[in-house]
Amino acid sequence: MKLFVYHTPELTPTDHNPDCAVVIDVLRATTTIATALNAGAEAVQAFSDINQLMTVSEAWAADRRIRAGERGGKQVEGCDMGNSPLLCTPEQVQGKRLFISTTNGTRTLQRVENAPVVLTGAQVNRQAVVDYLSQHQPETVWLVGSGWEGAYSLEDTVCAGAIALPFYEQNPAIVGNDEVLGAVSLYRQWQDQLVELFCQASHGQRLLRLDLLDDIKYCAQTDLLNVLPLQVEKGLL
Ligand code: 3SL
Repeated sequence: MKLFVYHTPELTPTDHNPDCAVVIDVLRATTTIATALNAGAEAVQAFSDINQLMTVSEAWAADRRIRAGERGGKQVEGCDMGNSPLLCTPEQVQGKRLFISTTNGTRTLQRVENAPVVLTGAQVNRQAVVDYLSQHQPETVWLVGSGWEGAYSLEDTVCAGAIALPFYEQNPAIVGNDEVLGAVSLYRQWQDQLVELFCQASHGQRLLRLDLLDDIKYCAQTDLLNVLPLQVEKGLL
């Protein structure tokens, strides 16, 4: 197995796909996706285009769907919720399909949707991703951060490091690019202070301005959920 870390979807190679892509958007899309599936959502359907989300979700009865739309951290008008994982309780999502569109995370999913295996990872379901990779040993794995509109995000790189660390400790030869070493080092340095780190990160600052400290604290928990969001067809987890 060779691991590659890409800080943003824009930095991934365009001429080939990996055997497995892990999409990471710790604050907050992939945390929300893991939380919704763990709470009993029947599936998550992700869209980069909010209008497409609205059109496709019309085919579901209102009591069988939840529309989550976020832009700039805020809820999109016409949606049932924004992108807070804390709203994905069993009471809200059980048995329903979550239709979700966010600023960056769902764009990243779209970027890698042609890979044969696509997973989503976050700090909260890190161990489930590690277990999948250990069992299946895909030859090439991309850990793809979502960043913010093309720019680097600390929290996604930290999570990539958290996923890569056990493999690196077992066999340093798994390193496919320098970004893996950078991510592992970052996680090693901050693993016991993730809330503090996320609060300093630019997107953490954005969420704090929206009074969302509780979301940050939730997203910073490691191995909270044993759930593995796995793409079964394009856009559907
Ligand atoms: O960019 C995204 O995909 C979102 O996760 C951003 S936010 O945390 O909902 O603001």
